[in-house]
Amino acid sequence: MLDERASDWIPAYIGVGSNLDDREGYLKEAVRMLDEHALIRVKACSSVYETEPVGYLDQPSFLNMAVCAETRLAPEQLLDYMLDVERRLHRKRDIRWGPRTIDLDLLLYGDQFIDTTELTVPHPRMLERAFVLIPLKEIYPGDALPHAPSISACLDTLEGKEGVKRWTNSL
Ligand code: GSY
Repeated sequence: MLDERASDWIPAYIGVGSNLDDREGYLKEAVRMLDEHALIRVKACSSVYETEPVGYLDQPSFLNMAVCAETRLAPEQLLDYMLDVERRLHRKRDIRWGPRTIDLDLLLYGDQFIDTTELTVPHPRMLERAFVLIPLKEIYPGDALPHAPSISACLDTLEGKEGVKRWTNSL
């Protein structure tokens, strides 16, 4: 029998992106599949933003959003489930920074710091990416992150914010 104490549920923040085919459909499906897991409950979704590609530039624009999901999975189990969702949504890994039907990044797992061969949390590049921080700021309580005093201050220093445009308020 599961213990239902609220403290057993850890808030995890997940960055979601898509830049192939039915981008909005893939975001919707990914959120639905996260929420259908018995030990994950989606609590909040940011707006969806259309964003210019970062890294490998010669690819279609992305739709990006952030999700807050409470979970009773351990971080490695949550990552495994996220990879499974990506697989089921036809994610291919042929070009490293290339186009993808869906991308799920574990940004934060409570206020924990994790550094294993499989997983680094907080996500190592999240503070440099406006396409992550702008949606995250909508749903994250307060402004201070476990590893940075202020999301707003990080955003102030970032280039590329103009490449992040609201697409829709909700899926
Ligand atoms: O890291 C996630 C995949 N990705 C993205 C993305 O989600 N959005 C934008 N705008 N550029 C990206 N480059 C990569 S790789």
